[in-house]
Amino acid sequence: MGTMISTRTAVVTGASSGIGAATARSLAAAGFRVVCAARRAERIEALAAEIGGLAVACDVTDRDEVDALAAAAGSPVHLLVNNAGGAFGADPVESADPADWRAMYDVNVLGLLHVTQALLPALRASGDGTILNVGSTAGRIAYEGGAGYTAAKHGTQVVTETLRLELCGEPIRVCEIAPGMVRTDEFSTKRFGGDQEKADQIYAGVPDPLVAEDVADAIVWMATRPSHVNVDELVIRPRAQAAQHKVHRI
Ligand code: 8X3
Repeated sequence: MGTMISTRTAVVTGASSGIGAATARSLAAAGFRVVCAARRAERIEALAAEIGGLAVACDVTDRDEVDALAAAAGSPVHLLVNNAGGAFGADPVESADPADWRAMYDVNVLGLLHVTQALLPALRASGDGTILNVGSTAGRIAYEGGAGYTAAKHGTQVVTETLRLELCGEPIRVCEIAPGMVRTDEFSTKRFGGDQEKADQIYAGVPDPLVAEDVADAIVWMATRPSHVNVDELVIRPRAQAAQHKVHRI
């Protein structure tokens, strides 16, 4: 009796830290061969070595690098987690830097577009593909100082919804996870240009913000439902955050 070993391949962008790194680890633990993509080669190489995956250095805003990622990942690919993204700045509309807005649209929307376009043939070839986009509660609401980021993450949301309509009838699920307050090493620090004090204020007194592993856990759950089950969107927040402006602090 022959044994059939079918390893499913997952590609995770933004895998060098935070939600992306945690997701790569959790998917590997769930049996996926994980292609870890990010700009910082040393980080993803260490991660890939740890989880028995493959590291591909890639800036998702660069189409040539994304095409090289698709070539390295091979075919078929069962799961694409479009996680690369981020916030730059938290300035009001009146004084925001257009360069920050451009950079946010670039990574959160166009980056997702590049990777999705490049990997669609391999996802289709799997006969059972899933595209899982990491959005944000910022793609659901508005908050002061957030317009550049909320506009970009609303973009992530609506591109996801559009793609689900366009791929209807194909064996590819299209899902979005929208996390609220997650304490990761880099998200807020990057947003505030390295100002650790400002970054720390975001989480100050919040009893238990989510951590990257909480989101990774939900992503693995979404990706491992039976093939006919499409979790369109999953909003996930810490218990202490009932809404964007309603955060319990002690
Ligand atoms: C992060 C959520 O509240 O910082 O994507 O916009 S928030």
